[in-house]
Amino acid sequence: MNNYMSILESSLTDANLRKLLTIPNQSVHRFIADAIELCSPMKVFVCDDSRMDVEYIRRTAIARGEETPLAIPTHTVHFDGLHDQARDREQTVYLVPKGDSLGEHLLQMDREEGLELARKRLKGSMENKKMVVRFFCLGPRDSVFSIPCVQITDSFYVAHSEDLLYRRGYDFFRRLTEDAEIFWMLHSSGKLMHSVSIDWQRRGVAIDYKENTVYSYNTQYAGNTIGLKKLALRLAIRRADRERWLAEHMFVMAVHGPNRRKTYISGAFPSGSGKTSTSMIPGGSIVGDDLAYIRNINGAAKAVNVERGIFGIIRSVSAKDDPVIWEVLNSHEPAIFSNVLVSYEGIPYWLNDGRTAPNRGVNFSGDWFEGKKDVNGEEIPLAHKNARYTIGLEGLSNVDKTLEDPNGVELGAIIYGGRDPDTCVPIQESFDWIHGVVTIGASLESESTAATLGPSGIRKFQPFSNMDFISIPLGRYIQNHLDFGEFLQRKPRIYGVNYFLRDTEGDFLNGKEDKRVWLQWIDLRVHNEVEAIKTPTGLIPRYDDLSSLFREYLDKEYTREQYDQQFMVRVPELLAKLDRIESEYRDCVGDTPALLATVLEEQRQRLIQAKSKFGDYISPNSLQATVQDSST
Ligand code: SPV
Ligand code: MN
Repeated sequence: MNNYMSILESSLTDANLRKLLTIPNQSVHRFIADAIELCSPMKVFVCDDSRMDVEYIRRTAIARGEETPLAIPTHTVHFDGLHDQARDREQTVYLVPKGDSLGEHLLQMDREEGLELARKRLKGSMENKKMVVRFFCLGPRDSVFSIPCVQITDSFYVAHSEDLLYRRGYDFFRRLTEDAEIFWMLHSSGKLMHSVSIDWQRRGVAIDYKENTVYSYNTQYAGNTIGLKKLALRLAIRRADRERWLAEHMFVMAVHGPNRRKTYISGAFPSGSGKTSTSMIPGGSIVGDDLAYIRNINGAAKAVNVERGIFGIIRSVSAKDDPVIWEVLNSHEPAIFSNVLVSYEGIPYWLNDGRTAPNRGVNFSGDWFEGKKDVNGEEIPLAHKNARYTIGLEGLSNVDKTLEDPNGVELGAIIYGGRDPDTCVPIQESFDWIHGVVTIGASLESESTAATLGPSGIRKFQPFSNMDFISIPLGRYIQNHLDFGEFLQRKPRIYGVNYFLRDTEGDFLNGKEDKRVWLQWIDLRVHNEVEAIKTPTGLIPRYDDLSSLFREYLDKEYTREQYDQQFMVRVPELLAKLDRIESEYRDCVGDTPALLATVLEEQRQRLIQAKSKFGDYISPNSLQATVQDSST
């Protein structure tokens, strides 16, 4: 495309052209001109992050019916259609240049074919619509972590959501050098009816990692369309691979320990498995709830939040369990609710919110009344299970002061957790970095949830809770984690948590609030203030330590029976899990680090030995030896 300036001059008004050309980078001009040529928008709006432009986006989202105002004037609701309520994993593909392969676990197609398909779908997609162009910065601005990102979309809801979720980047782009590496996002909702994408059967996300560009079409659900979230994460994982840092599906938060000290922790949980609630634990402070970049800076693992807001699952958010979120959602801080029920008074309701919901209103199915059925005769719930809220972090009373620190925070610990009904104990520490990477991160499994399309409750391989977003061969991703630790002088400790352990009746063995105790225990471990019990799979807390933490932080009596049941080593289940994990990696032809098999085999031998001595189900009391310190 040689005549990109003439495309821009003929498509943009003087004011928009001036805003665009204030950014000197010509690759930005070319990308926008190419998108205009492809999508043929009726008009183009360039957002310069001024109050006026940002407000224009919000108002246009409302004027076009993509959002509807609620009773609180700074709140709106957005609906995605019946068929567009979650990330579409099956239609999210990597475009792979000839001769390249991403291994057996990732969905990929030939780059040329994929580009042709994406461009065909996007061709003329904005003919009667306005194109919005926005500039953002992933991570704090002007920091080693910063990644500039351009978003083009025809959805004012997407542009508005990103305003709450990401750091504005227009001024940052004005200072960019010509050779800066930029992530490029092009999205169109496609054909709309009542502001909902109707061409969902032709929806898709195509990731062209060769050009750092992601195309998203015929969808509106944020996980498929908000380019800066999971679409950019996939590009960031590739860049991190080249530059030897980590891009992770992790929260970052601080546990507040004795004497007002803070221990920063990052944690990876598959979507819908307690990640946001862990990052918001009472008494702690939050840096971010979903995405982290982690770099080795002077020998320490330093982490930043990629975002500045939360796109959180609203189901089960209640005044009792989530007081901080509840307070913000009932305040005048800006918020977008999606796929909730809205009463005729403009009040949003959602599943399990602790209130009595009205028996009619408007939800993702249109006008809704109790007992309404879908075409298959299934009852439509009042709100979708994956209904969400979008807010900025600055309105939260527990936001950590380091949110915008360009140097990030030093991690004392990294935790991984999944929905595991019957295998792992509620919390354990790995013996060392390698053991943690292999037996906790790389071995994570979790039952599926409503955050992705398809059935829920099915146990899935979920290494590092990042499986949906990994964009390099899995074995290489694991090797990067092993290497990252090797070069750290101060390694974070690695923990596995499981909030979803059940008894034989199917009841959860822990209360929702118990996770606070696990985090406080981590703080004590990181500072070498409590000992631990060595089991075949890791280091677990001693009963006395937990019982005093339960008393101190939750004012709860924690019985020995509870401890024995929760921390029992379930040898048959653990051995079966090892078999499943090994078979996943056996299929990864050639690229799995050899160390992985060794470390898993050592774990198996420890389990077999313990079984011969103590039997299938081992009480923690049988395992006498305690250790003060392990990793570092
Ligand atoms: C998740 O599903 O992990 C989310 C929401 O954080 S999204 O990825 O945007 O769908
Ligand atoms: Mn997520």
